[in-house]
This record gives sequence, C-alpha cells and structure tokens, in this order.
Amino acid sequence: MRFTNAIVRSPCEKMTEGLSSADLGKPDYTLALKQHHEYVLALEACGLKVRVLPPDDNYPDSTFVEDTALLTEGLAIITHPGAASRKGEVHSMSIVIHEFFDTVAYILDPGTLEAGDVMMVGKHFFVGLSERTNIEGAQQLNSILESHGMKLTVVEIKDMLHLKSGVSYLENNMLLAVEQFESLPAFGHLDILPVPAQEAYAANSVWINDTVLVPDGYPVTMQNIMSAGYEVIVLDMSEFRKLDGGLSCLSLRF
Ligand code: CIR
Repeated sequence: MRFTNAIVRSPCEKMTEGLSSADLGKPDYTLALKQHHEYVLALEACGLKVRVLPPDDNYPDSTFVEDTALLTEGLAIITHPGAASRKGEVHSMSIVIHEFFDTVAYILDPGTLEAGDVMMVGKHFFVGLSERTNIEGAQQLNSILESHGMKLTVVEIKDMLHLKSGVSYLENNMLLAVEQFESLPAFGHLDILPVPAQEAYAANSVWINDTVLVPDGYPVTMQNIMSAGYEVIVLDMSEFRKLDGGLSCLSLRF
C-alpha cells in the first residue's frame, strides 16, 4: 500500500481552549504553528501531496482532523465525534472529502465515532470502544465496511483517549503497542513491537510509505522502530501532546 495524499488543518488560535486531560499546561500557539509546519514538511518528504485547510476558531480541536473521517480505498466515512465541542468539525471536512471521494458514508446519531479509535490493517479494521466511540457507532461502521467487502473487529480499551493512543499499525504485519494490547487475541496474528510504559505517547507513531513518523523524546521506541528496518522522521509534538493529540491525529492519509 502507498499513500499519495493527506489532508491537514492548521491549528487555530483557540486551540488553547482545546479538550485535554494531559495536565501539561496550555499549548503555545506560535510553537504549535511551527511544529505543524514541520509535520506538513514530513508528510511531503514521505511523498504525499498535502492539502492544508485554514484554521477554524469555531472548533478549538479542529487541527486533529483524523477524528473526522475514515478514509479507505474508494470509500470515505464521515464520523460523528463523541465530544460535543467537536461534532460540527465534520461539516467542512465533508465538503473537502467529497472532492476526493465519490462514495461517502456517514456515522449518524445515536452512533458516535472518532476515527482516532479506528485502525486499518489492510482490509481489516479495528475499532476501540472509548468515551468518544460507542457501540452504535461501531455497529454502523461495521455495516458500512461489510457492505464494501471489509471487516471490523471491536476491541475494548482502557485508560486512553482513543485506540490509536496505544497502538499503531506499521504495515509489514507489525504492530506498535503498549502493554494492554500486546497479548490481545484480536492482534494475535500480528508481530508486536512493544512500547515501554514510560514511552506510551510514542505508541502513536505513523507509517507512511515505509517511513515512520515518531514523536521526539522517546528513544527506546525510536530505536526499536529503526531496528525493525524502518526509516524514521522524528517530530516535536510538545504542543499537541498538551491536548492529548498524537502524530496520527494531525492528518488524514489516503
Ligand atoms: C480531543 O480531546 O478530542 C483532542 N484534544 C485530541 C484529539 C486527538 N485525536 C486523536 O487521537 N485522533
């Protein structure tokens, strides 16, 4: 598989009012803009054409575009975020997605789903049930994927925002995972690259065309990923981490 495109949204000044459980203080907007720019450059270095959407102060968390859509080959699914302050983010994203996809499906009330809870492993998807993604949302996603020849497995998650806060698929059958997922039967067919507890934030790393984006400051995980044969690009994510955001959250890749 190769990705050719990405959609990102520049952080808005109101990001300082974004949702957070991190207790790391407010993000510095100027630094966040710089880090976001570096992120875009990294996507381009991986060969992606990047569509940069303008900041949207109506939605403090709108830079975390990953949660608004699930993009698969030939099919886009617009989500229905579980966080009240984020539900409206999907409207402008839906317009952009229609430029790229002919087939677009929607998650609807009472279903909630944020795509940070969805991990793609080829044509097999995994969805985490979280405070943002409920069983109705997962069931709707299952019906949509099934009708397009894809499969969904539900996994329970605990003590994290989204499934992909703790697990990332690096292609080549390789799963980067924190301890709670290391021996989960649902992932039994995958090779596990464990992430030590003190580096849990780095479990959200992103495979793009054989390069892995890794957050700065997690040397064990970075070394493990390199030893597994991947090129890595290290990115400072300090300001997004303050809002519980990881590398995958900042883009839609397809
Ligand atoms: C939120 O709580 O919704 C944002 N502050 C962070 C979203 C991170 N998104 C992701 O993990 N996919």
